[in-house]
Amino acid sequence: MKIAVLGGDGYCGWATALHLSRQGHSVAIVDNFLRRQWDRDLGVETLTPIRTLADRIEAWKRHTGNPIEVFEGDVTDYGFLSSMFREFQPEALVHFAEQRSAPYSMIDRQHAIFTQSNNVLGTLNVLFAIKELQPECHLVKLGTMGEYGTPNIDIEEGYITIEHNGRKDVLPYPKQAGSFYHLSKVHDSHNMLFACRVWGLRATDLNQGVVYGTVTGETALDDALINRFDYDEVFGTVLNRFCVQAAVGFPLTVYGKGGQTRGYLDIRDTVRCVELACLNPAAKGECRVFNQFTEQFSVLELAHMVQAAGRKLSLKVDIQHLPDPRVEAEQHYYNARHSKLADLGLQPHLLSESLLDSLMNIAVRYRERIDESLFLPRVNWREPVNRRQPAKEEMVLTGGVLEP
Ligand code: NAD
Ligand code: USQ
Repeated sequence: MKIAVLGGDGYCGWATALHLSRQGHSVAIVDNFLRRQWDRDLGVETLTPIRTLADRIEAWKRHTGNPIEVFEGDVTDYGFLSSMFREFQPEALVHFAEQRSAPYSMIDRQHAIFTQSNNVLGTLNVLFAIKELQPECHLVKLGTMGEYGTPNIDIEEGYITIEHNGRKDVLPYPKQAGSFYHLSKVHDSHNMLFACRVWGLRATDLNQGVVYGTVTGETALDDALINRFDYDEVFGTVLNRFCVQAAVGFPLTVYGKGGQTRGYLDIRDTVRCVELACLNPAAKGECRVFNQFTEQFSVLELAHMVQAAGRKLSLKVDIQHLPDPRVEAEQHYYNARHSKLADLGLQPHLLSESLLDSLMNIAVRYRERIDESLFLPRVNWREPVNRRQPAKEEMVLTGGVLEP
């Protein structure tokens, strides 16, 4: 298949582009490198030393003989996006190209507005480009489990059957997102559902849980192919952060009580899920939803698992409970269905089997690059400030949280 990977220079996108290329698909990466710019703006770096996209693609071609095309540009620029469609003519389009950090979207008004305009307008452009230029193209769009929030009932895969006043209907599952970022995904989902209904497009909304790990079969081929591993408080996800903290003996930063429960998956399962979605496209007019995660854990369960893995490496790992900088339930019911990808053949990697090899060992290997000043949370949900983040030197530690 001809598959365009929007956001293919990012964490999930890079691993996915290589996996699809290795499976024999013809792959194009579309990216404007904004993510690398955000790192520079925030003064942070991925734990792993990633190469430029040009170097990565050259190394991939050297190892496999497979070329990957690159279209450098902004998905919110319709002229650019439509010229990519005309030239590459994708049969499937995997859309990762969004601002994906909840804390980033909660820094201040500008970051909230940027997040929603970048994400919602980009996806709208994608929908219009498919309708106008490639109506059979299957959109595989990354959503998030965070769209559902933490309701006190079971979470279904996208839709729920509701009986009300004696009548019954299948309706989109209620959304209760926890940040302006997560809300941007809710808005995308509504726009996709509408476009499929009125224009007969075909789309799969992959409501992905929190991804962990960095190594996949493809990125392991060469150091030049190494993927990102973010651990800073804005872009680092919780398990990656805990492993890096454990590697330098920094107490694991559990926010609040630590009962926050989410769905998680290994990056090796992310790439396989996307492939399965591409190989089994949605029907014309269908906007289907897959809950893309393999296991669910509370933050405290993860901390205890990292503590136990640390012991095996002779690392002394302590746990600290910080005041939760987010507004979220710290203890709650959570039971989310996730059977559709398994039905298509997904065979999950389990965290208990990969924590040491795929995470802790990477954190230890790159220990020298760890910047401990990136561990404590500074972005606070209750008090987004109407200006840019102050520099690190301007922050003081108050009650375990760095504040201006
Ligand atoms: P990432 O930030 O590493 O990658 C996103 C890529 O998209 C970057 O390379 C960035 O430069 C590019 N991009 C952003 N806006 C763009 C634009 N307007 N035009 C062109 N390129 C643009 O993020 P990621 O972790 O790889 O996440 C990818 C997708 O998966 C996101 O949509 C995210 O919401 C979703 N997701 C990620 C996770 C996770 O744990 N990482 C979990 C669930 C869902
Ligand atoms: N948390 C801690 N300590 C930390 C960091 C996080 O306790 O040091 C807690 C958070 O408060 C939250 C949970 O861990 O309760 C998950 O936080 P996270 O930063 O790992 O993940 P999140 O903000 O939810 O976002 C990530 C990705 C996002 C994706 C989402 C999937 O950045 O792109 O959409 O995971 S989901 O969580 O299912 O919505």
